[in-house]
Amino acid sequence: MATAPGPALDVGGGLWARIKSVALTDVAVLVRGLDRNALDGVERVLAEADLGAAAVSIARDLEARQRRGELRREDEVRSWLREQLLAGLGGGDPGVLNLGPGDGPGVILLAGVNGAGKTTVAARLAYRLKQRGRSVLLAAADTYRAAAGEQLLVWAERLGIPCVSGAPGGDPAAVAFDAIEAATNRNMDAVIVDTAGRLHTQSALMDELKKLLRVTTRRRPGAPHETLLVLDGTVGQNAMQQGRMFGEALPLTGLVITKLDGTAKGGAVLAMSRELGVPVRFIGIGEGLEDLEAFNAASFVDRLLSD
Ligand SMILES: Nc1nc2c(ncn2[C@@H]2O[C@H](COP(=O)(O)OP(=O)(O)OP(=O)(O)O)[C@@H](O)[C@H]2O)c(=O)[nH]1
Ligand SMILES: [Mg+2]
Repeated sequence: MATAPGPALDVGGGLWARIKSVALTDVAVLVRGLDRNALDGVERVLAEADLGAAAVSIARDLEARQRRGELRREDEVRSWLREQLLAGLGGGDPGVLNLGPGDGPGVILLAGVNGAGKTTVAARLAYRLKQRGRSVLLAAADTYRAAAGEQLLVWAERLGIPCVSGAPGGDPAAVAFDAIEAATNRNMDAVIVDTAGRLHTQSALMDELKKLLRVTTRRRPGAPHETLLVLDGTVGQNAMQQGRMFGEALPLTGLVITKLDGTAKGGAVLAMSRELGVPVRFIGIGEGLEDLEAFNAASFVDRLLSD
């Protein structure tokens, strides 16, 4: 498969260099322990990288360990920090979508507020599965916005894959039901369900998603096999609130964080995953079909900490 390299993700690296410059300038410092100034500096650098609440907890933990005489050398601090950052990201196989036991189509449900990138992520995941030899059907369960179904249809045509949609204003749960039915009859591997990002009220949206979930599970027990929350990586704390709200309504299996191209705020990825307790699975780094990367926690943290 020919994959054109997407634009490099700027995760806002150089975190280690910045920490060193505020806290570890003096070689003796590690032996004595970091003073208040240095620790505040570490916390500030982590906060500036958009780590949110994690900045405070990491800095506190560092202080405690220093006081106990642990982490005496610079490389010890660095590898400890790497572990701390990795721990918040959760495990999992980057880029591998769970399609269930194979006795029917795997169902992937996408949710997120309007404009987060659900429809383009649906198309890009479909493309990804197709590239790997899987048959995919798209389900346009965003019946609220008239143009939404059309947008997904355009992608489906471009990708040469079938798309099930409903009447504008119709029942999104019925679209999901029909799509699973169609994919089952055709012996297909996967159904990707695109959903609405906005209804007349937020609670109406959550109710609609819960109903869609119930109907999906009724039609295919065990489904959805993946429930991915799509978050716009540029909106910071807002994304966190959205995440909590969707997380209460849906059993999330992963996050897809979009629009990380052109931001140097890699720490936001960490903060979201950590606070929501849901692993990041994919990151969007552009608008093209290829611009959805499997999220690799280790290489991400290494880039973040690079000098
Ligand atoms: N630069 C950039 N743009 C992106 C990325 N992902 C999505 N977009 C753009 O964001 C805009 C919104 O994407 P959609 O996929 O339509 O978002 P949505 O969540 O389906 O929105 P609604 O249907 O309104 O709920 C589009 O212009 C996308 O091309 C990304 O990773 N980087
Ligand atoms: Mg959409």
